[in-house]
Amino acid sequence: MKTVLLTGAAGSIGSGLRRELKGVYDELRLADIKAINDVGPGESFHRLDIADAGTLGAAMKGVDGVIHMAGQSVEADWETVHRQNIVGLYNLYEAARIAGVKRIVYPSSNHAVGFYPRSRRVGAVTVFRPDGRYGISKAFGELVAALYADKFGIGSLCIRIGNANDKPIDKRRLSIWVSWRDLAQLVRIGLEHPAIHFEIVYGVSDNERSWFDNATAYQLGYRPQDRAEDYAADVLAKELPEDMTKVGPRVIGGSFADDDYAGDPNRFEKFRY
Ligand code: 15L
Repeated sequence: MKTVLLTGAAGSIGSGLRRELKGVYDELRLADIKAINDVGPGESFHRLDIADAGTLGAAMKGVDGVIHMAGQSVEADWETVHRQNIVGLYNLYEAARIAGVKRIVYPSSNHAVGFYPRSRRVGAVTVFRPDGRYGISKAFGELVAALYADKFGIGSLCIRIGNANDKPIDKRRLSIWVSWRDLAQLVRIGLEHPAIHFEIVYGVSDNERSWFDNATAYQLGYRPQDRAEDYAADVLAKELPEDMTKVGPRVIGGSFADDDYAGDPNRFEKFRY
């Protein structure tokens, strides 16, 4: 793989991956709606707005693989989520198809399955249980990835990212944290593994308190280097008691599930699957 397009390169995960992937590919083509002024050796910059299909073609030219980190990354009003993660995501896959790109790494999220209880491990083959509009949009992206794999032969690795950060920042993140180098390892598997058609993995480090069965990632060769548990004592010493009258502390998605929630906080337990 020579030329890799990184959309959302100015954002938090985009910047983390840019650091980790320095020098790995001949050209890391950075793309964002915001300008990037410190383009280094082995990098180039394309300004684009994923919601504007016309801006994507030039950035896709000659690209071997795409890491698609652009889009809405937290809960928002439907208009915003729709523009970025429905229209923008579809535009991205269409532009890749037209340009003949054969590999995409798609950042799904734990919020596509955010209403699963914390009491069990959730695997890759699951009914979606989004915890908001953002979660719905992440599930939609996985469906687009599946269609474009089967219909057009574009291989996608969908990474249901937990929380990418320097270290886990609270008790919930002890279960879903992923370090930058572990996330970069998964991204590289997504771009470089020869057998990717359509795969779903969880973007989490080697976390003892994980809520996910990440067997597919391990089958694809993932060997995480970092463990959230190393930070557990520090994190738990600062943690405030959880408000168990809410649904958030009972489910994977945490406060995302609390947004707009009304009524019985145990209702999610009635879900058949
Ligand atoms: C996500 O999907 C978000 O992109 C990130 O900002 C975090 O909020 C994360 O989930 C999380 O669940 O902690």
